Amino acid sequence: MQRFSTLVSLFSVATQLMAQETQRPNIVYIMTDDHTAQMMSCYGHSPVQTPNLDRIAEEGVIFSESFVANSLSGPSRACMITGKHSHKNGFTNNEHGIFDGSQQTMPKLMQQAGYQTALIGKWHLVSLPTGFDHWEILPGQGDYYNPDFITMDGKQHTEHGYCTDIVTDKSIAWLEQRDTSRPFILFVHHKACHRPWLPDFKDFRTYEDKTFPLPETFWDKWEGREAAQQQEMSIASAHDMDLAYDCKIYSKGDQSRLTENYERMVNRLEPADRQTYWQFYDSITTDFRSRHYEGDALTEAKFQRYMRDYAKVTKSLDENVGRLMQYLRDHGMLENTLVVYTSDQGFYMGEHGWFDKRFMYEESFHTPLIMRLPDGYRRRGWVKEMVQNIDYAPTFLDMAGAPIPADIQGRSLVPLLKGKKTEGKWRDALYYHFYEFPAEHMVKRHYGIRTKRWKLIHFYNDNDQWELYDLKNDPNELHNLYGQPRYAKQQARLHEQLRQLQKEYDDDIEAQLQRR
Ligand code: SGN
Ligand code: CA
Repeated sequence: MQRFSTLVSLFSVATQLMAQETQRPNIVYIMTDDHTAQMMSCYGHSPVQTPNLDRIAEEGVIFSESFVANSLSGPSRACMITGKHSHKNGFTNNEHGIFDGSQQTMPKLMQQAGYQTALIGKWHLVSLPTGFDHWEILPGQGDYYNPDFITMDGKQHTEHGYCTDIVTDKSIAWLEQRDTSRPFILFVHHKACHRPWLPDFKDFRTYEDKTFPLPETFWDKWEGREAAQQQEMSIASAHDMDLAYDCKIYSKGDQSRLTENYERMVNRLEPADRQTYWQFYDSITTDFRSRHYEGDALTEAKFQRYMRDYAKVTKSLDENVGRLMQYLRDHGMLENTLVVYTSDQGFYMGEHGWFDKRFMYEESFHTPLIMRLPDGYRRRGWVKEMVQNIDYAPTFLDMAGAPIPADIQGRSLVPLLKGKKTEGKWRDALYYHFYEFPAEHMVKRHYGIRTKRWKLIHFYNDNDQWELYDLKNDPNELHNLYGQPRYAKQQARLHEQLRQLQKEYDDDIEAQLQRR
């Protein structure tokens, strides 16, 4: 009899634990590379439709004020997995960084909390991943066609197919074989839609007949903004936006700065596919050249080519997200899974005449963020509180019921997602710091503060320029108000708020600059 009651109590402990496990939500974190909100229909004003992403937003939440801490791939990823700004996690730029994988990271803490952790796709932190039960990553930036993967044994192999499909296939394959008795966090990190926007074959023709509207600021001349004048990310410039690599206007034998890279990427295709590729883009090239574009007309034509290929790449992304969501739906997992869709930063789709990112201006500082929430999280629709990618780590830990270490700098979004009132309790300012200079695209080092209405930026290093914007009256950030007497009070207030933020986050850059 006693044996029986011991068995019964053991059984009840086990069922309690299991019940707890089924309560702790799974997390599917989908992060793309360079996918920007201007190209997602749920954000409005998108020239293309993204029905699968829209569905996530419709069934869940969509953040209007979502930002990164450093608008560049590696640094952004490091902020995301540590919950800390770049100066704290040590990975400040893509060119000279190696992520110190021995430090505390959110995947490691999730593991300790009993979660299975897996990562598939772009990693871009140079050192190999730590804190994952399973990982399979693209080396460096990865490739669109027949991409290589590095597996946990440190070996590299080539897969056949289109990268966005393969990353999705591998993610689903991992879900299929996971331990279903424990919750998981799966990081699905796409290469799409990073430069040079090589589309899946089935999408070659899509959008080719579409004319994309020029953004309002397309012909911006960057008056009053010195750093903006000196960047190298302009669509008009033959050096910055390469006709072959970026626009696919290329015939065999052409030589430009990036033709070699372009050929290398296309040459990854098997001979028959390679032929199909060149056939298609040769016809685009012939047509383009027959029009003899020059000056502004050439700039506009380059913009159209850029937009079309970027849009094609996002179409496949949207479809693959749909496929992963269908898997979760078919397996009854949606009720207990947080699905996050975001990007490592935003991107310029011709705004200010640019492509690429880096600047603290809205298009690249902003990053898309939509979520489908597990049962028990009541919030729906637009979330207008200001959030940042350092908030993801504490959010996931909070959801997992794990303690949030005091040195994590982000804030858990759980109160927002539970629909709690946050008025007066949420942050009123965000901090940003970009370091990669001198480097490709030549965006100066800068840091700054953004409140709901104002933005103050300091460009430093080989220059010393302040910029001040009133986002309410000048959402396109065309009028630098810094130093204008009318805004003196506001300017002083922002300087003080910035100092406080730097103190809070322990970034002593101003002190360093003053010592010089
Ligand atoms: C590559 C690209 C750049 C891009 C960086 C960083 N050049 O160097 O245009 O800004 O990546 O992008 S390319 O000729 O190699 O395509 S990031 O998203 O990985 O940070
Ligand atoms: Ca990126």
